[in-house]
Formats: sequence, C-alpha cells, structure tokens
Amino acid sequence: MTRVVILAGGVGGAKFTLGVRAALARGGDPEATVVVNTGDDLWLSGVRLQPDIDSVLYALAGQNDTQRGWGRAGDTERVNAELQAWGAGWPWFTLGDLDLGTHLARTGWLREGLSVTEVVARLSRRWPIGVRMLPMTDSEVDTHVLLARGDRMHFQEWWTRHRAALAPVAFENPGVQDAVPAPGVLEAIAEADVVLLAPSNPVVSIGPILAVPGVRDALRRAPRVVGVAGIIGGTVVRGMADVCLSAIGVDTRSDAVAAHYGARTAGGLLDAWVMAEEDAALAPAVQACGIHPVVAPLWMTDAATTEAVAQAALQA
Ligand code: FO1
Repeated sequence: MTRVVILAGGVGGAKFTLGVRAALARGGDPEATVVVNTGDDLWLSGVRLQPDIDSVLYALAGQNDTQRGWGRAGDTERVNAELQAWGAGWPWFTLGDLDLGTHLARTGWLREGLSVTEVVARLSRRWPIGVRMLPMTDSEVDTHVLLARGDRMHFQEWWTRHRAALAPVAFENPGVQDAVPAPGVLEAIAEADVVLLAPSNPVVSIGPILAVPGVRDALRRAPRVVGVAGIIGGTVVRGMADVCLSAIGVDTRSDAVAAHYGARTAGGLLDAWVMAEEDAALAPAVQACGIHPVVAPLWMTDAATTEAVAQAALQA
C-alpha cells in the first residue's frame, strides 16, 4: 500500500489532490490524506467560511466552479444580493446560494459543539471524494497580514478586496503557537510513505500548516517529503503568491522556494523538489541546496497533465 499525505491550500492544492487521487487509483490499494490550510478561514455574516477546505471538497466532488476558481459550479447569488441590500457581509465578497448551504451546515455543526475535524468529516461524507480530508488544526488561527502602512487586516480582505495591492511586511496566524494539529494529522504523517507539499502558496497556504506546532517535526520523521513548485518559468501559476513571497524575502523563483522549504539534510523539509521544465536551468541550484531536483512538465491543464504532475511527485 502507498500511503500519501498531501499538504494543500485551496485551488492549486485541490487540483493537485485530484491528480494524486487519479494516479493512486491506478495502483493497488492506495490511501491519501489531504491536510488543508485553515488560515484563510473567517467569520462573515454569522457563518464560518473555510475557503481552502471548500475548494478541495468541491473539486474532489466535481462540484467546483472551474471558471471562477472558487465556490460551487452553477451557483446563484440571490441570498448574497439580500445580504448586500442589508449592508451585511463584505460588498466585494460573494457568497453563492449553494455555497451558503455549506457555510450554514458547517456553522450549525460548530455551534452544536462539533470540532472542525468532525465538521470536515461530515462535509466529506456527502460525495465520494476518495481522499481523507483533515483540517490542519481545530483551532481558529486565521491569517492576518501586517501592512507596510502600519495596520493589519484579515488575509481574505487583503486578498479579495485589495487584490494583494497593499504592501505586506509579514503574515501572522495569531495563536498558532498554542494550536495543536487536528486529530489524525500527525498520525497520518507518521504512517505516510511520502508527504507531498502541493504547488500551493508557500507563504499563506503551506506556511500556516507548517506553523502548527508539531507538524515540522513530524515531517522530519517522515520517510520522504517532496515539494511541487507553484512557479513555472519564474512566474507564479495562480494567485498573487509572488507578493507573499517578496514580503518574506523569497524571490519568485523555483530554486528560491525550494531553498525556503529547505533540504532535510540541512535541517529543512525537502528530499526532492519537482520543478517545471521551463526552470530546468535552476536544477543545479536546487541540487546545491541538498534537494534532489526532478524536472517535469508542471502545467495542470487537464486531467491527464494533472495526473502526470502528481505521478512525477509520487515517483520523485
Ligand atoms: N474570492 C474572490 O476573489 N472573491 C470573492 O467574492 C470570493 C468569495 C468566496 C466565497 C467563499 C469561498 O470559499 C471563497 C471565496 N473566494 C472569493 C476565494 C477565496 O477568497 C480565496 O481565493 C482563497 O481563500 C485563497 O486561497
């Protein structure tokens, strides 16, 4: 049996997880657990939103809006229009009707006393998603952005309202030092044959997962940790990850992100780094860090190429 753990953020993580699921389905008796970032989570209009959890859930269930990149396919916005008319929520942030069903179900269960892990398990039961999904932690450790102008705001406001245009100086997850990994996270990593870092935002998607005490140590004990670059040809594939990387002093280059995660042999995390063909010239720099570079096509444009990216990571 191949036991795989994926650390993932939203859209990129979801896509990559689809590829891993497809690749594993071809071999014997596979088992995959995806540990999802919850730093993007927030309370809005009285409901708890978990954008990355929902992106992974909807993608694995085939219910995601592939055009927009977030939310449910075929969603409508009647309730959202009412919320806007009441002046509730955020005028720049759309809550689809079907999506709101998820938020209401989740919030109700949380109010009844279920943990985030239990809620995610319930959400996972509706569709045959074929992967075990875990939140990184049960604690609320939402990501905040510290701005160069001196104030701070929730990551979602910075991302969706300001489109990352306000210069950030740091990202914080208040309280993360007291958080513990969600039940099952450390166990899944301990039992994994390989842990894959999805091509998600290294700062605000993978970063918060690694910040939960105990996760880094668990990864260092894992037999194999493989990262997949979310940069192709020196450009971030999606989102505004370059702004996040610059804020923490990391260049938007595949080798720089690999060095940011670090080589296991030098106290970091990675055994191998799957990097794009377009960045092949940087492979020696990755090797020089003590990380085994694997050069592969990384565009996840359809099911076949997405599976091939996952396959490259699994074989790295
Ligand atoms: N992203 C947007 O750019 N605009 C939105 O109005 C928006 C609404 C939204 C609602 C629910 C949800 O789960 C995600 C939503 N997103 C929206 C995506 C999300 O804000 C971010 O792209 C991710 O959190 C970054 O990974």
